[in-house]
Amino acid sequence: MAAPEVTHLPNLPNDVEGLRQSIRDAVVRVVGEDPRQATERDWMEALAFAIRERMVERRLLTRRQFADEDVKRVYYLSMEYLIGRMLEANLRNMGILEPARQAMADLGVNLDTILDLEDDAALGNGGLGRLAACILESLATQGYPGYGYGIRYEFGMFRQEFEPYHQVEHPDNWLRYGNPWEFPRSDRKYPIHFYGHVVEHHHPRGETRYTWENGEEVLAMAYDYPTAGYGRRNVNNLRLWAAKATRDFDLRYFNEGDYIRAVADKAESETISMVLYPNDATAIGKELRLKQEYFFVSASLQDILDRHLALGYNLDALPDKVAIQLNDTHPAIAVAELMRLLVDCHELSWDRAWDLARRTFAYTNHTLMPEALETWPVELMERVLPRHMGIIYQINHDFLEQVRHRYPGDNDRLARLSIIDEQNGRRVRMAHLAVVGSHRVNGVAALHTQLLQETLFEDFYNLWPERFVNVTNGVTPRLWMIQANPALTELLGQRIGNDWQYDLDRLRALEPYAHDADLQKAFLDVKRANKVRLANLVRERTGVELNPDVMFDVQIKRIHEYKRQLLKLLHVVDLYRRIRAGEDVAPRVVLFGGKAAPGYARAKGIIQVINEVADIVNHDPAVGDRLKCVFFPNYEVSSASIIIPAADVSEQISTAGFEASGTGNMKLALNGALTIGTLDGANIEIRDAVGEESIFIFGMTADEVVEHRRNGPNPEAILAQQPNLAAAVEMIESGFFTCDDPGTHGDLGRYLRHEDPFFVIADYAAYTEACERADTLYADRTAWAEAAILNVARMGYFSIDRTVRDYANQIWDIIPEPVAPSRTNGAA
Ligand code: GPK
Repeated sequence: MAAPEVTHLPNLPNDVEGLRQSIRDAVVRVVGEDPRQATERDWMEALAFAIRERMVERRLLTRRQFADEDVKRVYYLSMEYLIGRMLEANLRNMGILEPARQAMADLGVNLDTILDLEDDAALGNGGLGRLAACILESLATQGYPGYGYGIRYEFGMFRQEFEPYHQVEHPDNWLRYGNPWEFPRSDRKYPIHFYGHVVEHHHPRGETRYTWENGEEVLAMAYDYPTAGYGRRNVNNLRLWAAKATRDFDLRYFNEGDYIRAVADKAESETISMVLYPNDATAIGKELRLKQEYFFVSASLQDILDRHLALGYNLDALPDKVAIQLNDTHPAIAVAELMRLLVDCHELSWDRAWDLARRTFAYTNHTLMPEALETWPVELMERVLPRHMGIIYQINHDFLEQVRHRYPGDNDRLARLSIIDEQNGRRVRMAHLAVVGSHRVNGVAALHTQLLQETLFEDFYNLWPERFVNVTNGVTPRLWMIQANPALTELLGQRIGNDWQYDLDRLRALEPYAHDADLQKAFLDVKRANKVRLANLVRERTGVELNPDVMFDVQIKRIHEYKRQLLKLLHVVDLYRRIRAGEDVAPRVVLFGGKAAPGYARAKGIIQVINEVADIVNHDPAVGDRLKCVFFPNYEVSSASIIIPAADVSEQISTAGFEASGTGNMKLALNGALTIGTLDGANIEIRDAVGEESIFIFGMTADEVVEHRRNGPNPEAILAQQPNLAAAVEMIESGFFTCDDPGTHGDLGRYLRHEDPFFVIADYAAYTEACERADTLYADRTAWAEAAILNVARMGYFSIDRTVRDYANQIWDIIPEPVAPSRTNGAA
């Protein structure tokens, strides 16, 4: 038993005076600057340190309580965490935003200026990564014992610039000033192996044993990011791994006297955690990517098992104390790695290990897009992870035995279900490994889960229907309402109190006031103020002037053919042509935002043509305020929180059947934008929640899309019947908007006329008709305000807190463990 003064945790004061003291001390003691000379960045750093020491205190309290209460923990394994800025979120969730604002003011520093200095932590591409960040925040907020594991990329999502029309990628050196939020844990390092070969050890009695020998080794070092819950004392942890060379990296070269080569190799081995692959919903077939996946999975599983054993549990209790969620197939190698650790390192029997692994893992699928499905050539897997390849063969063998037993003689089914795809040059299907190795598989919206069961995983669903569940996505109201939209938060507080911040269903209390004229006016005033805020940012970033009294029509998301930015662009061109022809059209500002994967030529072409059209439209004196088109550069979490509260209309216009869920759709609707959308992903559930009056649904359903494709689409025939659409396509392909690269718009014309893989042409008439319905409603300010207020009031279901409870109850079997104020550390 350690002495009480050793076990005591400090208990730092959270009042203005205490914070001011901590911040001023930190300038000297941590930053190393004279407070008289400290820059704004120095003060930012000092403030961050004052917060982080308070966070880690609560982190340790939380950890003690979890250990005392023998809780079951969930570990979320994700290649991506799209966190954004941390300073304001940490201040708010720690409950010290206002005292800190005052403390900073006392020190002569404006907090808002400081908040704007922080770079986004952009360790993710899009929805999948942002969902992971929302889930961690909610786990802490609801008091669940939940931890994130991922990679500490040296370079996150690239910074997007337009030069002047096409996208240019710049490295995101987000750690250049260091990072006050992370705790480097040099004592927490695990060896990770690659390459080498497997040696079999036959035992006369008992199972054959395997050792993995002569590979290369790199260390995974932990960096901890405490994650505070809102309105609670719980602080959880996000652990990100960075690659470090082992101490005696490459003895061979040293022995040969090639010191320089050995040091260069050290640098090479540390490239594993260097950069996030900037691809969204597209598999990357690179060896380095496989190494990244295995690197963070192996480190995380070693860490999880270490903790489990250190807490005094035995391995048989693993599924009772540990749930592991695989965020898409990126960490699916975990199934084989856990088997290796249990069988080869902890010497469990194969069957016992398999039972434990399956009851521990669950897998979330985020897309049906075939190009996103990860498969690895057997040859590559054999070379990089030889032991895992052997384990996968064994898993597959046992699994196919089961299938054979169930469906004797059905060889086609066997081939379809096999973890090894034998058709395409022998590849490991990571989704199959994930399904076979999990006790639950979930889609991320009702339609998506249904389509998973009917298409991608049909055979698995027939085999194990009980394994499949739906968990519709959600968003955190702390970031996407309280932080992003302080004006609406304030208004809600005045009208219905603040309970909705913890229980978003309580927004429903707003419903009875939807036609209250005072509320409508206040609501429209808030929206207008948010539009002015966005217009200022747009002016600063692009030089374009926006009129805040015009409808703001927003499409913000990754650039993908299936998301159909081209459908919106055709509408812009159509409106522009009609304005020039003297037609009276409803005015609108169209704002796009989003990045294209650097290797996705079609997506980059879409960005370029939007920028070119925007340039012509915005400078045409005949147009004025009736139409503006902006491509907001470098769309990221911090700019999303300015754009979303300012949107009147939310574009969710993917080809039905292709968007797994969407979460931007939820953020926008929650902030009072009305959705123009297809019956795709979570749009369907949003319609069911908000009611037909508050959403503009259009276009083919998922079934109709399948039918349409089967019938052999004929875009030319449709164009022949729709003069406005045909004129828009002609205007583009004629080169009217060509600023840069002649020829590119001709190619786009051919693409629309002859390929149109996502049926932009077929859905165009229905789309513009939906836009006109929106225009009509928008013109009636009272009716619009009522619909928008009802929209907000009915979005409670899409809180990430509901999502996380669904995971906790249907998949993880964990319960909240709110941290109680303790006697020795009892201050609020
Ligand atoms: C899906 F497959 C992928 C991917 O690689 N990245 C990604 O962001 C998205 N997604 C879906 O496209 C969205 O519909 C969904 O809301 C989001 O994941 C979160 O589930």
